[in-house]
Formats: sequence, C-alpha cells, structure tokens
Amino acid sequence: MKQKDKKKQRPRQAERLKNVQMPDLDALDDVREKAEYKTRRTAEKQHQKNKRTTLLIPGRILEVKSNYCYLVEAGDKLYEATLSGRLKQFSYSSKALSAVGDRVELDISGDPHFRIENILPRANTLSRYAEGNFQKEIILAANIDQVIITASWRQPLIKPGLIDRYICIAALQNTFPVIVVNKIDLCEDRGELQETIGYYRDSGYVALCTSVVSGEGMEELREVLKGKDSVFSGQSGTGKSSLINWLEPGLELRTAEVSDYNDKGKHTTTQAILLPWSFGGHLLDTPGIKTVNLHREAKAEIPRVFPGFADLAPNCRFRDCTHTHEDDCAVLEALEADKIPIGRYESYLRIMESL
Ligand SMILES: Nc1nc2c(ncn2[C@@H]2O[C@H](COP(=O)(O)OP(=O)(O)OP(=O)(O)O)[C@@H](O)[C@H]2O)c(=O)[nH]1
Ligand SMILES: [Mg+2]
Ligand SMILES: [Zn+2]
Repeated sequence: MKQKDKKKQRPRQAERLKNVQMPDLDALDDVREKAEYKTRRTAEKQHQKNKRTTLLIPGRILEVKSNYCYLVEAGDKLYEATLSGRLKQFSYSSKALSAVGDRVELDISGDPHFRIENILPRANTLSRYAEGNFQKEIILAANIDQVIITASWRQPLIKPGLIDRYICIAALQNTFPVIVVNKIDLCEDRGELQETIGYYRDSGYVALCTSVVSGEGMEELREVLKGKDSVFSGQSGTGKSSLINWLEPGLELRTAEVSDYNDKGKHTTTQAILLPWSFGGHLLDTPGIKTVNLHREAKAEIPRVFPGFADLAPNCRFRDCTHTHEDDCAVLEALEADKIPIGRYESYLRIMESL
C-alpha cells in the first residue's frame, strides 16, 4: 500500500473509534449480544440522522429508577431520562457505567423524551466491597463531597476506633471526612469530650458536637452541609436519622422504602438515592454505607491515611514504613513523645491487623 493511501485510511478509523467511548477496555472483548448490538447501532445512527439539533444541558443523576430510567436534576428541574442508545450498549458489558451522583449531559431537545447523552468523568466513587474472597467492588455513588462520620457521646458510647476506621475509608475513597459527635446533651464532662476529639481537631479534621435535644451545634452542621453532597455514616443508633430530620423535617428518610427486590423478585443491590436539601446540596441516602468496609489492598495505604499520620509518614526513613518495627520512624517517635495518644496507635494496629 502506498504511503499516501495509508494516510487516507487513518482518519476514517479514528472517526469510528470516536463513537466508542470505552469506560472499560475489557468490555471490548465482550460483545455478547451481537445482533442486538447491530440493531441498536443502526437505530442509534438513524436517530442521529433524524435529529435536527440536540440541546445539551448539564445535570446530575439523583436516582436509578429501573433499567435505564434515571431521575436527573438539571438546574432546578427534575427530568425522567433514559440513556442514549450508545451509552446503553456499554452498560450491558460494564454495569458500573452509570451511578447515582454522576454528572451528565442531558439532551432535552426531544421533550418529553429526555436522554442522557454523556456521563462525565467522576471526581470519586463511594464503594462497598462484597464479602468473600474476591471482594467485588460495589459502587454506591459518585462525586460525593463529604462523609459525615456520626458518633454519639453516649448511647451508644463513643468509639474512637470506629471513627479512625471511617476516616481511613473516607481518605481511600477520596472524599472528605467530617466528624460529628451527637447526643452532646448527655455529656457531663466537657473536659473528657475535649480529650476525645482534641486529637482529631489537632490533626486538622472538622469535628462538631451536636444535639437534637438541645439544638447545640445544629446550625454549624447545616453550614457544613450547605451546597455540598454528603453521606451520613456511623453506627446504628448514633442519631443520623434524627439529625437529618431535625435539619429538614420534610425530608423523609426513604431508606426503608427502597426495595431489596426488583420486579422479577430477584435480589438486587439496594440502590442509593440523592435527596436535595432545601438549603442547597444533597444528602446521599444509602443503607449500604453503614456496613462499609475496607478493601484488603487498602492495607498498604493505612500507614499514610490514618488520622494524624499524613504529616508524619513522609519523615519516616522508609517510604513504605508501617510504623511498627522500623528504625527512624516518625510515628513511633511521636508516640514516644506523647504526641500521639497510645489509644490511637493501638487503634491503628487493630486496623492493620484486621486487613
Ligand atoms: N439524648 C439524645 N438522643 C438522641 C439524639 N439524637 C438522636 N437521639 C435518639 O437516639 C436514638 C437513635 O436515633 P436514630 O436517629 O434513629 O439513629 P440512626 O443513626 O439513624 O440509627 P440507624 O438508622 O439504626 O442507623 C433515637 O431514640 C433518638 O431519639 C440527641 O442528640 N440526644
Ligand atoms: Mg436511621
Ligand atoms: Zn514510620
């Protein structure tokens, strides 16, 4: 083939590939429904041809209602939308193509048929890992700004070890942790409280003390939530629902309503939904987050993301220091100098051992 002809062919190929936005290269090997695929491609091409104009507006997936039916928020409106044929094709092979929280481009030209034309890259994903040997990743939501780590001072008793664990999980999922110590009305000794949360504040975390009984700290909490997308996580009974209902009495927690079964009676992963706060931002409502666990591969990251360790770890002699037996370890030195409470260090060891 002449050099000239080769050149001619290249742009054509490039153009064909441009229509194939692959989120997952493995999917290329997995063209299961070939005939269906072709039909859909033809229909899609036809649609493209017939389409005079598209009118794309930026939106956000709040809810996955059923197969390819999405609730999309755009501006101050809600739209029920389907995926474009092109996107549908890829969600067959890659289930995780679309998630609650995804930022999308919505075509509103075909009113009342709204279509998601593009899914934009994610800032982060909140995942859970299935039990068992393979620890399959289950994506709960995308683009969530912060995790409100909810503990209660008493009933149930505050467990800093659990707060540590949640902070590590938040860090590994690229989302921002905020500590809320609720039921502060049950606290008689503020000195003890300060001792417990001081370490986190000194390490740079935001830690609020709240009570739905006295109202203490509640407006501060609202300020933290305003304009951001948050998920509340924490032990059962710490008051997550109570906090949410105090802030937004109309915002019924729909967790219980979300069915564990799809219409064929088959058990499915319970879906998360995003609920808009009246004061701006969203609440991610997901029952799954309560049992959020660490992936085994996270073990290598814990020495850097454990609360208070991020600034110390770079000063250790070894880059992969586990802060246990190594020489010239900045964390062990800080422990020696009482800059890290022994309780926190023991909690670190417990997390490491659990992985
Ligand atoms: N004293 C006191 N009790 C509270 C406070 N907040 C919540 N409670 C009580 O704590 C109990 C549990 O509150 P929930 O809001 O149901 O806790 P939750 O975190 O949503 O629990 P799960 O849904 O099981 O995860 C309820 O009896 C609340 O009335 C508080 O600030 N002070
Ligand atoms: Mg609840
Ligand atoms: Zn170290």
